[in-house]
Amino acid sequence: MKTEKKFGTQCVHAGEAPDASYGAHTTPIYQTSTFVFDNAQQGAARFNGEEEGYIYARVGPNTPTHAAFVDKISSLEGGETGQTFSSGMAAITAVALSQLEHGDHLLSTNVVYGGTYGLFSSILTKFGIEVSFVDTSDHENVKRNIKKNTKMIFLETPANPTMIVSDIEEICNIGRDVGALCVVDNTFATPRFQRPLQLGADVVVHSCTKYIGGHADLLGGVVVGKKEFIESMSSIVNFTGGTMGPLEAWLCIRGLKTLHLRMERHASNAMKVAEFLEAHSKIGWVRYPGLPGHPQYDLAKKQMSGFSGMISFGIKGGIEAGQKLMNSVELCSLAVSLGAVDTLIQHPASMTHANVPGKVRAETGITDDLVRISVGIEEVEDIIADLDQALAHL
Ligand code: LCS
Repeated sequence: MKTEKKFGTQCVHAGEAPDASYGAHTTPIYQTSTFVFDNAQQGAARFNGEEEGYIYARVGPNTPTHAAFVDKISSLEGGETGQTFSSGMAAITAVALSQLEHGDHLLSTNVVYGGTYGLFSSILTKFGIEVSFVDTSDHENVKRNIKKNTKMIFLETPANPTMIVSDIEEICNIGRDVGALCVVDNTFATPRFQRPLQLGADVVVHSCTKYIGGHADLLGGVVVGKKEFIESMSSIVNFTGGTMGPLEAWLCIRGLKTLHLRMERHASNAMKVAEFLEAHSKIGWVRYPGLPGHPQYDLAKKQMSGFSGMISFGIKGGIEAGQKLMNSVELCSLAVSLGAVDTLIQHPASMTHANVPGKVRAETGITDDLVRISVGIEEVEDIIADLDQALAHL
């Protein structure tokens, strides 16, 4: 089943079929590292690509559980197929290493998850790949920073943690003109609210650890795109081995079955929390793409069908006040990660983005007063009451 059904129906049904062996209604967890061949000739044919089928769980398509997850997420993103990974970082690493080589240039959004920043700035550069971090919220900056050797544009939108939004369509047009591959990290928005492939992106990456899994109980990553692109990653997939486990693939399938419901609740709760924070006398500023005061509000409305569950804000009184707030929450958990059913709060400058140099953080808006909240799907009145009592401690 591909894109003809509505999104919520696809969440439930895409990639699902009764198990061929026993008719199990839900996809079984194929907890196996290897697959038995009928004969030596079949083994050889699977290895040389003459016959499709499973070989060994490190090698794509891994197991039937992974394949069912890939079918579901590809359907939701409107892509042909995908490849799973052990984490979002493994997915991003595989995309970069499979497409870039010594002398190539990567242009990336200047505000990205700290791990992505570290991979690009200190690992890819070790192999002679040139990296520019650019404020992609103005697409003219992308034009200005394109080089002859630009092979990949990497966008994170909305960006972690400043929530800046980049124009996927405009930037993909720029990339296409120069033959650069456009990759979008869609972790924050999810396909419920943003479909980068429809806006012209070549590849979508996700940390499945977040909204796809949805329950803060797994680590995973996935890449979705054209079949030809996914095939072009096969050596990196097979020879570096950042493989997702079968249980995680199954948890991602289960997570996606409720993605539409969870995302709608995350977004409606986040809107109310953002409005509460904006109106609070102890809050200096709030950044949420659904607020008219967001610097790319019009763009967010154009390319997103909802604004997801992530908010960043600054407290009057700076980091000391922020730490007091984080130490005073009771319902919310003081924890990194995001996209869980429960509300998580953390301090990027000292936690998720502590590896980004202080000067870069200051220049890109990851200020010391910035607190990030991943709004969960609890009753919103309880989330607001918890923030309200914590703010009363300041
Ligand atoms: N992309 C984005 C936008 C992320 O936020 C993260 C992790 C990753 C990729 C990497 O995914 P992972 O390898 O963890 O599955 N973001 C985190 C965060 O904000 N807090 O903890 C992890």
